[in-house]
Amino acid sequence: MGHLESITTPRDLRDLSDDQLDQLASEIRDLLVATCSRAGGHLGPNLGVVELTLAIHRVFDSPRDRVVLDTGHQSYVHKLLTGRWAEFDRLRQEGGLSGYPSQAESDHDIVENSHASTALSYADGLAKAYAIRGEDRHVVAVIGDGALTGGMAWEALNNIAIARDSKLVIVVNDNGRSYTPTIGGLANALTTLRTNPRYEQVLDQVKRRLTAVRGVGPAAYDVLHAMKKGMKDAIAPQGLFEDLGLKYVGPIDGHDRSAMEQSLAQAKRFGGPVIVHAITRKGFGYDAAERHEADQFHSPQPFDIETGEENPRGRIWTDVFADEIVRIGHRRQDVVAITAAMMHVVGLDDFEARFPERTFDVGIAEQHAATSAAGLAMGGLHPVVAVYSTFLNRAFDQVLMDVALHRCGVTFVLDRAGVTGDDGASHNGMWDMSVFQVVPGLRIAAPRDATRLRELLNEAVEVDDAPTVVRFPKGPPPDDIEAVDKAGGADVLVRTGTRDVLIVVAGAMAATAVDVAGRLEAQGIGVTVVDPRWVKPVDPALVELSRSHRLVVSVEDNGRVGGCGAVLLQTLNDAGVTTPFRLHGIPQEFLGHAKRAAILERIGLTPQALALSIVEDVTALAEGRSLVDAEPTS
Ligand SMILES: Cc1ncc(C[n+]2csc(CCOP(=O)(O)OP(=O)(O)O)c2C)c(N)n1
Repeated sequence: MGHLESITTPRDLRDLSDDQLDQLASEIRDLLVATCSRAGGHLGPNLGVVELTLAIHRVFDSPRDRVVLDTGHQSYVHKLLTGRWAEFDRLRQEGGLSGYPSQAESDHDIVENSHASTALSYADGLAKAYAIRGEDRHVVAVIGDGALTGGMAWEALNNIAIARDSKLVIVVNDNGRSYTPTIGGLANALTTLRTNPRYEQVLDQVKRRLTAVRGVGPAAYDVLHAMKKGMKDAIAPQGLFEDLGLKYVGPIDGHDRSAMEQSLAQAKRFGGPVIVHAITRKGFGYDAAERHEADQFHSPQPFDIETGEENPRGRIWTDVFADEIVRIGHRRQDVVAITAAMMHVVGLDDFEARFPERTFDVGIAEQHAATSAAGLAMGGLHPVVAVYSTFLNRAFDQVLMDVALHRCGVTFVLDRAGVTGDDGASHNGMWDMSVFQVVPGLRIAAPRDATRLRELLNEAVEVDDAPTVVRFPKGPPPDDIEAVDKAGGADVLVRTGTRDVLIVVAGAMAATAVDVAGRLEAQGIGVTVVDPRWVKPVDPALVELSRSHRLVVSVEDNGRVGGCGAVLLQTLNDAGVTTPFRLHGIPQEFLGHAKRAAILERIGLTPQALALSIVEDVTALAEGRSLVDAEPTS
């Protein structure tokens, strides 16, 4: 039996010796590697925080003391130490552990939002609440150097610096990387702190001198090293954090557990806000991850443990975008690209390699990305901002006021739109077609296949007086679906029999709609399937088509509230079109993690479920009844 099995609460860690703790760390690493090799997941970040997390749980008393992990992707070790090791083999699987902290799983988890740079604000609030309520509890926030590039983190630091009564310890987990190396002035400043040459020189000199003296060997050096560490770890304002007046401990080797424990204990005793600066290596302890050039196994596919080779993932939507944006870049010198710390995962790495001077990684700063893009557009360029759909939510006001109000030609490319599944509620891209629906002048394109993605991206970058959004899902695109006709700007994908049912389908749900049409046709129901391509603004041709059918059905992989169907329904109402209308989309819920296909099945967005619902509606109408009552989903 290993040591992990004996850890049911973090308190159990206190009974382990140094040796046992070292063994535990290596057991944890083995389990992390084995589990992620089967199911994928955030391996690199977790390998980097093993000692750091052990130290936190030995010095603090979770859940009485609260541990807030920024982004939460590095929470696996925390899960293993808080009584969840037995369920760890079902990580990121339906019914199994979530890939992020989860309140439903454990009292030790408090923040489960995976959007970065929020931990310090949560922690600020928690620590203030405990101070006001007179509760003697500490709050520990762990934030990476990547997440520290987000504006919210600095808004929080500005407040924390004057919250003298807050028992708040901020652990900066500095591995120098987001996915790829973190860049910018902040990253440079952290490097300065990390590599304080004066300190290193002194340490080197001491080491040389001591090892030269007979009888005084490495043991004495270690003692001096520890003394030196103690000196250096004196709590004092320092460098980057000095101007804010924040107390600082570090830099500390984040893989030296006992040094981490000493520093955390010191910070805890201080009784006010303190920054503990830990230097770690992403992927630490697993060679294949440490050597992984692109992102040190930030979030690999399942892989072979021996070779570190990831399972091939096939061609995905991102690859289609990646190729096309390079083509556009060659043709259009004015096109520039922006990523928010996700260069290769959104497919901009090739563009960057060819046009480095026209590519900007702004850090985890989607709000800044949007307004900076507005500036670039005002300066005569056409920016393409590529982010995951869910992350643009936080830049709503920037898109609305800074980009759209100023009629800036900026193209937002939203990858991972719709249900993404494995990463749970906060990663689903189910909000964009509602959130950006309300922005005057903004146009939204939802390509149904790879060819349409290429076409629509090219059309989008031609729009120079308004923002455009091009959104597509996770995974591989379906085979191309050719149009059989046009209706206004929309593509007619299917037209069979009489005009019984009009299906208006947004983007990647087109293949499903075509399948549904086949099923309806088999039952003698005439169907027209249209793909508007541009789902905002509503194409007037859809109004006329709706008028001439007996039932209108809208299908989208976006929240039902305020999405394409809702806006079409409103437009029809405004136009006095009274054709019965059925709206299919994602219920307005926070969807738990599961495979995308399983979620689509559960929420009724499969060909079978949709066809069944439509047949029931058509039957009801034929019998002179109104539409069948559906379970209200929003
Ligand atoms: C608002 C937002 N944008 C983008 C992401 C995607 N993302 C997840 S982890 C990560 C890098 C985080 O780097 P860091 O905070 O240094 O943690 P590390 O993985 O290096 O431990 C990014 C960009 C996110 N989670 N939230």
